[in-house]
Formats: sequence, C-alpha cells, structure tokens
Amino acid sequence: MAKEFKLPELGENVTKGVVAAVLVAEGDVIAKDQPILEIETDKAVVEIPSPFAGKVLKLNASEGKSIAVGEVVMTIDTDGAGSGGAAKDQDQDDEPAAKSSAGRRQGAAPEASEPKPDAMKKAGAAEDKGGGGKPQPRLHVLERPEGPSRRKGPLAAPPSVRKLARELGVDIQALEPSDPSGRVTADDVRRAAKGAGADSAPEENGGEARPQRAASAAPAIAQARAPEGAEGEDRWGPITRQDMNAVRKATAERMTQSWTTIPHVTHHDKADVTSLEALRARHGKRIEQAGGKFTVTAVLVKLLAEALRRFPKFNASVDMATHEILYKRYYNIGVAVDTPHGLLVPVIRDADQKSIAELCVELPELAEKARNRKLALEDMQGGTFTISNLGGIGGIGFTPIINAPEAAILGVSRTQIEPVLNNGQLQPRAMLPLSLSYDHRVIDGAEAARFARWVAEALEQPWMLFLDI
Ligand code: CAO
Repeated sequence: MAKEFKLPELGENVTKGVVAAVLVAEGDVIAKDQPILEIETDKAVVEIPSPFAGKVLKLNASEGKSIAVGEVVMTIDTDGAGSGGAAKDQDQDDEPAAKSSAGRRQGAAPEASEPKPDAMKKAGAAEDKGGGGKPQPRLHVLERPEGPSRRKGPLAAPPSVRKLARELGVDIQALEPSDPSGRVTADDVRRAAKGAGADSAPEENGGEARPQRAASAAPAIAQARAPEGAEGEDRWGPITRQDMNAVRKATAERMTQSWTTIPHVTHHDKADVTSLEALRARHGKRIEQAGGKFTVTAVLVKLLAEALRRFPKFNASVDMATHEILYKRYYNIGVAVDTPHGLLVPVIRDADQKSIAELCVELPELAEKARNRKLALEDMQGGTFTISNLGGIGGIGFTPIINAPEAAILGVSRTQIEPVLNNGQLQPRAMLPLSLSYDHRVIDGAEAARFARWVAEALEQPWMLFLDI
C-alpha cells in the first residue's frame, strides 16, 4: 500500500525548511524510524525519521530545496516491508515524526541535547498555538551565518556530515568550512580526507575551498577576511555577491514579519543601579560559590517576571483574526544571547517561581548551552517576553525588535557613571539605559512609560518587590 509522508511540524512559527541532506534514495527499503532527511530551519537542523517501514517509491526532496510543513516528502510502499503492520496502522497525519523521533533519540549523536519529557510538556503547554504539547522531531541547533571569521566556538555540521567525518577519520573541529555560514559540508570533509589543500576545486556554491585549519591559526587574521562569494561589480565598483543561506533567510523573514506587522514604539528610560552595583560587588563571590554569576541580566529576569504579573499586557499576544488579546498566566523570559554562531534566544521558564540566586546559576548555563550549540528547539520556545542586554558590549540605547508573538521586549545598554542632580547636588550615579519596544496595537505609550518606570524603580529599590504597590 502506497502511503504519503508529509513534512511534520518543526516547531513554533516554523512553516518551512530547506533540505540540508537526503539520507535515502528512491527504491531503498527503509526501516521505521530510519532518518530520511535533514531539514534546516532558522535555528536548527531537524532530523526527520520515517514513520513507516517500506520501499521508497517517490522522493520529493533534494538538497537545497525548500519544503513547507504539510508538503509531501515521500511516497512509500508499506506492503511486505517487515513493518509488522505498524506502518499500515499509522495514519500519516497522526504526528508521525513526533512518534518516530522518540525512537530515534535512543541512537542520538552525543553532541545533541535530549529534550526532557518535563521540559517538553512545559514547552508545549506554553504555546498558545500550533504546539499543543506534542513532542517535536529531533533537533540540532545550527550555526548562525556570521561567517567563519567570527567563530570562537566549535564548528556546526549536520549529523550526516558528522557521521561522514567519523567514517573518514576527519576531525571536524580542525576544518576550515568553505560555506560562508561557517557550517561544515560533506565536501569539506571529503576534501580534508583526501588531504586536499587551498588549490582544491571550488564548492558548487561558489565558495573557495581552503586547507584544514592549523591548530595555531590566528583568529585575528581570520577576522580580517573579506566576505566570500561570487565576485562581480555594480555601477560603482567591485562587489562580492553572497547567497543567503536558509538561516539568514529565515532570520530576515522573521525580522521583516515582526517589523512590518507590529507597530513598534520604543520607550527610553534610565535606572539608577548604584545600589544594585554595590550589592553585586558585595555578594558576587557568594553567588560564584553557588556556581552562578551575579549579573544585571539575572536580576532583570526576576524583576521583569514580577513586572509582567503587574502589567499583564506586556505578557500578552494579539490575535488580529479574532480581535482578541491573549493574556498568558505563565512568565517565560527569553534572553538574547550573542554566540559565535549568531543570535539565539533561550527561554527561562517560570522565572517568577525562581529566586535571583537560582537565575544567576541558570542564565549562564543557558548562555553556555547556546554558545556550544546544545540548545534544543524547545529551549527557545514558549517565551512571553524577551530581554536583550547589549551593555557588556556598549551603546546608549537601541530599538529592539519584538520577538513575535510577544508584545514587548526590553533592550538594555551599558551602565555609565553619570552626574545626576539629587537634592540640588550633582552626584556620580551608575545609570542603566532601558529601551522598551512594545506593540502599539496592545499597549499604549502611557502604559509603557509606567511599566519602564516600575522596572527602573525596582532596580533602584528592589525591596519594592515585597510591597504590593
Ligand atoms: N552595562 C555594563 N556592563 C554590563 C552590562 C550593562 N548593562 N551588562 C553586562 N555587563 C558586563 C557584565 O558585568 C560582565 O562584566 P564582567 O565580565 O566584568 O563581570 C560583562 O558585561 C559580560 O556580561 P555576561 O555576559 O557575563 O553576563 P550578562 O548576564 O550581563 O549577559 C548575556 C548575558 C547572555 C545577555 C550576554 O552574554 C549577551 O549575549 N548579550 C548580547 C545580547 C545580544 O546580542 N542582543 C542583541 C539582540 S538583537 O540583535
């Protein structure tokens, strides 16, 4: 009996992906749960296992092809394929990948993180649409396309490429990827296995092949490297034309979607964090002994969870189809993390139920996970509000873009010692700039000003948290 297999849901707000690798061919007899494709989405490579055993009759996938969720990926003949009847019984619309992926996990590559049943349940419960608490396919977080020059952490490669590297005895981390995204391809691995150097044939994507990275290669030199791609020229001079990879495309699409559908306003304020800085200096060591880092970001996560409870619109989503505002009664705070692979936003769940000390431990752990590409897609889902702290780098303010379907995002810039007039006296105070972008369909300016003031005052006098005012 011929059955169609459609691309299952890949995660919240993910409607399509690009085929990163095809792992089976037409005519192959495959087992149930055997991986058939790797699909690249905006934040992960998702391994898609087959829900059926049988013979692949038709494969509607090739590397680089874009596939939408729900589109037919393959047709498979399940008769006499040794499926023990299980394949025949399973309706293809019945979340096949989710079921199959559970089986696949047992053979998971060690670098991939295991979604915990609890976390999965919570992640599902946290979604208002689409997720419905269903388990997701196996996920591998992918490098963001900053380019190899900015890389500080380990290289990313899809599971099939890692497998090939293992088979050919190639150390992936010693490679210099030819793809501008910094991702290692099968060709990089094969070239390294052959011992090919810089004079190898160029990649089909136009990227130049390079030799294996010497262990001592100086990152400073890499940072000066120009973007790679096809050389050409426009009216004014020479240019390099570089293909956006799927990750960049998806990021561009999501940012455009948010910026063009949500009427953004950014409200600016400043918080006097002089006392908080003194507190951090005084108790930083104790938090370190507990395995954490006493940071402004961790304090903000806690304060914001409380602020969101008091200002429910900032913890809401808007549904324009039904003209409803969906107020969430859980407080999951996303934190933008700058990683060598690009921007990732892991989510701290139930931040309201955690102490600042606990958050001081959890936040660096999540950031580390993000930097090491250990985040599962679920770790980045179900957020209700996002914080983006650029203060460690610099700046006096910016316009953060709302992480839809959330209603607001808090941008934080660098704390500066400023002269502040206090009772007629100029005093040096540590001032933290706050940039609150909000969805003006749900939130009005006065509400945003009150919200930002509450956060600023709570940073100035944290004991406010204990007063119900
Ligand atoms: N003002 C001044 N200094 C700040 C600061 C601020 N607002 N915020 C952080 N810092 C300092 C910290 O004190 C720390 O200094 P020390 O190393 O001397 O202790 C240093 O910057 C690094 O901070 P951190 O990373 O250890 O800890 P954090 O909790 O403050 O930040 C995180 C964590 C994940 C938010 C941060 O590492 C990060 O990735 N920020 C970038 C977020 C980003 O890219 N946003 C843009 C999104 S839109 O494209």
